[in-house]
Amino acid sequence: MAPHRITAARPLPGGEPDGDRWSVTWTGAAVMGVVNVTPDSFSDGGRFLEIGPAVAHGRQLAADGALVVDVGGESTRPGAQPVGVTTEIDRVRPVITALVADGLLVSVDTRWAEVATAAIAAGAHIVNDVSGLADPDMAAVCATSGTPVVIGHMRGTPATMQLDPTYDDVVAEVTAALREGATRALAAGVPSVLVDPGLGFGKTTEHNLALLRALPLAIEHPVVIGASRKGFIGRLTGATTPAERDAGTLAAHLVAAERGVALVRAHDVASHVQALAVLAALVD
Ligand code: PMM
Repeated sequence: MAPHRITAARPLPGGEPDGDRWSVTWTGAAVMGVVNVTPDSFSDGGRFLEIGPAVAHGRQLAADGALVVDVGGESTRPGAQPVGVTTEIDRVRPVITALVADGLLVSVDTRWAEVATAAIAAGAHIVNDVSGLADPDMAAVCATSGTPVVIGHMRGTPATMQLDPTYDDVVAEVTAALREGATRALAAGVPSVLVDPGLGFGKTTEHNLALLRALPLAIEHPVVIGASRKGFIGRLTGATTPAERDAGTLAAHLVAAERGVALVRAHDVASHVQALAVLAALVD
């Protein structure tokens, strides 16, 4: 399998100089571990709202083998309202500062350029934007700071996205939107782009399954997949609470990994790392 690469204009932990830039390279699927510094995320809301537990959790995810620790301060669960950038910054900044000081590769999960700016100033290495550059300033913030960006696909906003999402051809429409976002980011000067079809962000169970079945997407950038503990895993399995959905999550992520995705975004990092090691031993 061809290696995956993230490139930044600043040093990246675990990376190497790459011309006048800096790159992290890996083969197979790596894990992006989730730290939600929120009271209300559907999967782990309230568990890591205090700085101490959030930092300890991020350290544990890295010790469990996550390549990237993803820190978010705004729930994007269906129906969620924005919390405001000041609150979001207050939540993520100290956690990012501490994890970066530990030498970890850290992404900030935000839809807002102002939050991204503060997070990058605190040392965040990657911006994970589930809205796919909906904030008109986001591409410029990533470009001027030399920060790679994950461009997610979302239909609508978290408040509205699950109100009867419809597509003529979900795979074609999502792929086209991701290509358009990647082109826009690179044209603005962002050093590298990853793309994420955005499972559950304005998609029914059937849409999510169609996107997973369509992997690998016809797009040249590294792909991120986030099925972790989402509602469609519950609908497929009957696992009512998010914490019961890790085995189903792993099944979806292993299929995605076998089809060449670069990162799987997961809550249960240790199980993913173990399963991906076995997968790596079984496939070329
Ligand atoms: N899902 C959530 C949040 N951030 N980021 C990416 N790149 N992909 C996702 O699928 C994604 C994300 C929502 O899940 P959470 O509330 O458990 O963090």
